[in-house]
Amino acid sequence: MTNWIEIDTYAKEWLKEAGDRIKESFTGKLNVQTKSNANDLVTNIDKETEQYFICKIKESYPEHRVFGEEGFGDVIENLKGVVWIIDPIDGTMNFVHQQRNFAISIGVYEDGIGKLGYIYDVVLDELYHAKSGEGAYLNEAKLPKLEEVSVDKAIVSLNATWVTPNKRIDHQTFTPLVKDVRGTRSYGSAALELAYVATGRLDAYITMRLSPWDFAGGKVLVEELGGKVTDLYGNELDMINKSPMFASKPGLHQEIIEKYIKNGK
Ligand code: 2AM
Ligand code: CA
Ligand code: CA
Ligand code: CA
Repeated sequence: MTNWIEIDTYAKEWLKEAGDRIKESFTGKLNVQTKSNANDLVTNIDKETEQYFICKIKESYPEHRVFGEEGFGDVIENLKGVVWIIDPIDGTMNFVHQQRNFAISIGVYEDGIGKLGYIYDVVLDELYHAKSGEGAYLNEAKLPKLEEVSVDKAIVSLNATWVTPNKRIDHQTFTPLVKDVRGTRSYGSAALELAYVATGRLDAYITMRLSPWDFAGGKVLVEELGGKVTDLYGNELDMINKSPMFASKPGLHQEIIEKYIKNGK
C-alpha cells in the first residue's frame, strides 16, 4: 500500500527547502538560456530545482518515477505506478523578469489518478495543496468548495496570444467570451492560474498549449474543490503530451463550452 501521508509530509518538506534555495538565488547571478525560441527561457535554477526533487524522491522512493519539464527524470510513456509530475519553476519568464509570479508545481499520480497536488508560490510562501478526497488547503486554511457563477460575473484568465492570429485556434473564437465576461486576466504561470481558480480569485482559465507538468498539481487541487479541468471541449486531459486546457468552476465550464467554444469552432 502506498503511504500517502508519508509522501505528503516529504513533499511539503522538499517544497520548502527548494523554495528557500530559489529565494537565495535572487542575490546571485542567474544563467538564462533559451529553449524552443528566444522567449522560451530556462535558467540554472529551473534545472537545479528539478534535480533537487529527483534526488530526494529517488532516495526515499526508488520505485517512483519522475516526469519533469527539464528532462532530468524518467522517460515517461505511461503513468503506471507512482509518477511525480514536476514543473520546478512554472512561470520562468516571470521568475527572470519579475522575481515573483512563479511557482513550483507538483502532482503525484498513481496509475494515472491524481492523488496529491501542490503549487508553491515561493515568494509569498503560499502553499496550495490537496490530497484527493481529503480537501484542499492554502497553507493551513481549508479552501471552500467552488460555487457556480454566470459568465457575466466571471473573471477569466486568457493570454492575449489566443485572441491574436496564432497557430492553435481561430483567434476570433474567444472574442464573444471576452466581451461577455466581467474581466480577463493573464498571470504568466499556468500553475498559479490554476491555484487562483481553486481559490476563486479566477472563475476560469483557458489556454491552448500546456504540458502535463503545467497542470498536474493544479488539476488535483481544482478537482478536489469541485472544479473542472479538461481539454478545450470538456474531454479528459492528455497527461503525457501537450494539449489545450480549460479549468473552471462547475456550471460555468459547461456554459463556456456550449455557448462559446463549440460555437466558435
Ligand atoms: P514555464 O514557465 O514552466 O515554461 C506561460 O503563459 C505559461 O505557459 C507558463 O505556465 C509556462 O510554463 C507555460 N509555457 C511556456 N512556454 C510553453 C511552451 N512552449 N509550451 C507549453 N507551455 C509553455
Ligand atoms: Ca519552460
Ligand atoms: Ca510550466
Ligand atoms: Ca517550468
